[in-house]
Amino acid sequence: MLNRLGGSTRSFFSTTASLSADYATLHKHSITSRDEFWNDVGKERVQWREPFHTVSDCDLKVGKVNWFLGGKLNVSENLLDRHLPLHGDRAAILWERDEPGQHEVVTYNALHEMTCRIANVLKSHGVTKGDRVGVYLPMCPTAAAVMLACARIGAVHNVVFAGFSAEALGKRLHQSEAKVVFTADRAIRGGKLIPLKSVVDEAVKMAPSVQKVFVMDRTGAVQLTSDKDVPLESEMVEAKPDCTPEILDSEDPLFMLYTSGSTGAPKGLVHTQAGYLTYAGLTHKHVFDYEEGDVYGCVADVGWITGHSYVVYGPLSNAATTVMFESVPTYPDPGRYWETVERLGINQFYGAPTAIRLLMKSSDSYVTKYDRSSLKTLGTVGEPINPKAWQWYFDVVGEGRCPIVDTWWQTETGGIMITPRPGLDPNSLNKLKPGAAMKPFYGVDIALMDPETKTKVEGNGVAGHLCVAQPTPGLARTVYGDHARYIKTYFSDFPGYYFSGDGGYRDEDGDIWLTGRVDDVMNVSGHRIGTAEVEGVLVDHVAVAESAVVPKPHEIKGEGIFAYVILKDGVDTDHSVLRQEMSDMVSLRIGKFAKPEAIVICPNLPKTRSGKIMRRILVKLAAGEQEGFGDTSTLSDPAIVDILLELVGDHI
Ligand code: 6R9
Repeated sequence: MLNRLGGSTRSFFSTTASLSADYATLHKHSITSRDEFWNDVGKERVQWREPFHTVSDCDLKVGKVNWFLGGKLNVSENLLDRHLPLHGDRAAILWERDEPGQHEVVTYNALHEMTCRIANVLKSHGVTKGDRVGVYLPMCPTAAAVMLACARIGAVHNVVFAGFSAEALGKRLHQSEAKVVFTADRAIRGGKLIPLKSVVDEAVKMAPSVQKVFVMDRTGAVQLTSDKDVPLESEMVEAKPDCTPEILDSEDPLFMLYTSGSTGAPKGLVHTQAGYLTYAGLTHKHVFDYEEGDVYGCVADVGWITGHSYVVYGPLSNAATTVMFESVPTYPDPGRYWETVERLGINQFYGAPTAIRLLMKSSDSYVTKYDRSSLKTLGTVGEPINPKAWQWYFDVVGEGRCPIVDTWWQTETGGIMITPRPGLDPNSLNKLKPGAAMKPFYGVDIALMDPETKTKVEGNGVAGHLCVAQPTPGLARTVYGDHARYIKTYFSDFPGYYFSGDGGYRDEDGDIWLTGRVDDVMNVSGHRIGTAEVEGVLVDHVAVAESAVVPKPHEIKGEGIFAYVILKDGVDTDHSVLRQEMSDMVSLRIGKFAKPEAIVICPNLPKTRSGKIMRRILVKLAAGEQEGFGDTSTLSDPAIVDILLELVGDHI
């Protein structure tokens, strides 16, 4: 085994606060002695009911990923019960409510009790191991307790971001065959009330599997409208405050979470118990340099994977105090995050580039008037961060003294895969590179692949399709109900490798930069949206014959959605009316966040003679480019480019 600091991986993780000194050695060890490394980490981090007998059984050639076989555990026990003897009175959650200046403290004891009561409510309504539980809730401790209550009884939660429309929610509930759903009367964000229960009422009509709807009271407007509806709080009062945890296998499913891909409907990725827990906890500790007693603030919503791994599972596995942020960065003004940092004493702040870009447009005084001396690490996730935003975050927010961890990962990987932190000597801030995610985490073997030859691109100063050459414990195990799609999407392009869908560049120093998606997935304010998903909605409009959707650079959102549509023959409705209808359809069918920035009605699309749309031309046009469209000679009608240039001009 390893290492200079003495002994095994195990003692390394338990005794050293910083992993920087020995990154190269430990990283190498984690790759060359994979099972030994994860054996040590798994034993160290998880409280097992029964130890695992086999560290891994994986074969990326066939998409087989299994970790810690034979092990038995309960994840909620690991996140809660395990901490009660020493930290029962510690704040588990600081709930930063939407109402400015107010937060609530939920201790580990209190979260344990909430979780057990909800678990008992679930049981009393017949929910058992393996059942799927839909969650459509605001950011609040109840949402975390519902997730943990599912973990306690072995039910599989499926959180759907409470910004998705009724139709999008309905589809997800139906596809996952949810037995019950949790929601609230309304959410409140930025002072605005957002109906949730009425959305669920609509959604449930599409999902006959749903037997009960548990309704939490967030804004005092609970209305029980159907015999499926159950008032959550009163049931919790009646329920017993403790609940014996269900003992589960390492590879039993823990949760599923939908995410968009380049084709077809969103995929429900399934994560399992022990591997996910291990990976989320380990990365949380070492990427953010979390130390005992720190207040950790990730402002993501639990509707996305970041909220799962770095609001709930990772921090709680380390007995951290985790912040749940219900509001928006600009409410009541652009100082909201930093006022929260001061009041809660946040040590690690993890947010999205889109919010940083938005906030840097306002006066720096919104930042500087608050005391940020508690901050030690700043993080970003979800999309590339442009160097200008990075520098502002570093200089103004972090006063030039906090490392920024630009973390690359995905719903599929369960936890952070590439980040400056493991390789970064805390004292050498000057080694950070604005815009680079930099180093693979322990156990992560990054390969850049040539899409033509399907071989690995070796050396430095090279680019390729970003793949992972070894399985990690946090990797999703399947797509719910469609294992073939899982294999096809992630393991068939480059046999023997997991393919991320992103492009990467390894610079002369061997540091990794992300270069954006290489498939048809857009990234709007950090939200993944497939072009095919939006196209699918647009062509359902009665007047539309065909559509093509592409991303367009956007100053704040990173990417905006730019749509081209061809109308059916004979349609003579006013174009602005049609555009409005199409845009409303996208809001209704997917969610407001997927609304196109522009919809260009055009006579045709640039197609090759074989009928394939040349998307690169549409992308360039949407970006406002006037020339440099490359070889257009293979187009069946090259004149279309000039026509589109004219039409697009009106929309940008
Ligand atoms: C965690 C999360 C994943 C996609 C991913 C990539 C993009 C995420 C990034 C980043 C550049 C980063 N992405 N982090 N791109 N730099 N630090 O966001 O999961 O919602 O599944 O999105 O987001 O394109 O493939 P998810």
